[in-house]
Amino acid sequence: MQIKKITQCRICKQKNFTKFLLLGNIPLPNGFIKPEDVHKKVNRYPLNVCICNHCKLVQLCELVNPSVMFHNYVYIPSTSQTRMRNFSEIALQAIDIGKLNQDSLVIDIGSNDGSLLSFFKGIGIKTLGIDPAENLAKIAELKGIETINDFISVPLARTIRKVKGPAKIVTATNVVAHIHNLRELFEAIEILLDDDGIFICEFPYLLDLITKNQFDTIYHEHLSYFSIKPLLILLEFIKLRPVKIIHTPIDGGSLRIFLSKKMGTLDSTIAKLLKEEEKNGIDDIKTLQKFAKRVQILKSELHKTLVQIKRRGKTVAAYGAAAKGNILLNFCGISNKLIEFAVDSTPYKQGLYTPGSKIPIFPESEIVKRRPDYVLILAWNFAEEIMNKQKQYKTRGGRFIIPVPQVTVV
Ligand code: JHZ
Repeated sequence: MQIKKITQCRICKQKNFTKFLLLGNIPLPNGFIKPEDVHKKVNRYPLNVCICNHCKLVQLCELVNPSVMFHNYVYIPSTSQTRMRNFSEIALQAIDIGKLNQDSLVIDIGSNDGSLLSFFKGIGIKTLGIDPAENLAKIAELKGIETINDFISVPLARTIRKVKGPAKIVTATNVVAHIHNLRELFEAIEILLDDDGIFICEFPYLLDLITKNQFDTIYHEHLSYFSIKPLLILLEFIKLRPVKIIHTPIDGGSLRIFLSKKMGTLDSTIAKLLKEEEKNGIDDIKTLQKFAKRVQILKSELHKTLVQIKRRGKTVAAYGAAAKGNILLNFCGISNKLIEFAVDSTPYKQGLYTPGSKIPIFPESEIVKRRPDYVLILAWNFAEEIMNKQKQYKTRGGRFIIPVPQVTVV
């Protein structure tokens, strides 16, 4: 079965949900298309969002089989300096909080191409990656990062602990939201961690998603959209305790959470964030319904802007064939009729087409070569990095369109 309807909340196990956002049937966000398949019909999967009426976890109403999404994965983090800087910050904080030395083991769940682990490996700390994507596990191995090509599970965690011993640090960046069985995930992490070990995870924060209209970060890979309230309920079921929480600007606003087996003294961040969540009413269905209305307005604004540009005989390219970009394009009904081409720094995406919208993807140099009149920044979370990189395009009169929180022409 490729699609499963959610019947029970993955945190509190209650069965009562309210749906508030229907994005429709959309191709998989990382399902880029080979040139020979571009006229074939693309598979579309439902993308609808609900809130658990009990614990208030915002989540997808339907789940796509993870092996369809994660066995061959084109996304790699090492193509963005901003993300690599974020990884180096996480590594430094891990080294500090875990008092790591060369005997310490760091395990990264969803280790992708080994980008985060390479910061530890670089200073002689022992590392182990776990990732279900066969192509990425191979790339990581080529970089010298030992990687187990599998999904994390309790039996796998037991085997690793037996063979490698306990880990001082376990990391999972942009992974927790991908996993359905959270209780099993945390059981596996508890097995992997040493008694004084720390689990560090990072994921996009619902407060930012709602207040900044980041609807395109909602996609089949992201099953949960976390806020502090349901997270605290999740913690009641697991043995790890929060010792530190950081609200970071990465990806438009994320939470970086440090959990330990020991009791910790938590700083005031949780209380502050809870207050912010309450002030913005992000677990109130009326707030979520208002958000859904704003998303519809943004959709027509963006479509209208691009149609007007096209009518004036001007050209538009897309920058960053991001997963979120594919959601934005498909939901807003934007295709190769409005956008001539896309560019992306990821070698594995170049030469392919965006799913559903059928836009060809080129290396970034194509922007200066073809000088489109407008560039729609689909990777808006890296808008600053991209605009700095493309100064030459800008000084020659090129203009950028940033789609969220509202359509803005720079
Ligand atoms: P980026 C992925 O989402 C998928 P995406 C995943 N599910 C997740 O949670 C997030 O990452 C974290 C390109 N780019 O990172 C590279 C340039 O071309 O926002 C990427 O393809 N030039 C794991 O795909 C894309 O943009 C540049 O200068 O939405 C950005 O994708 C820069 C900076 C990026 O994640």
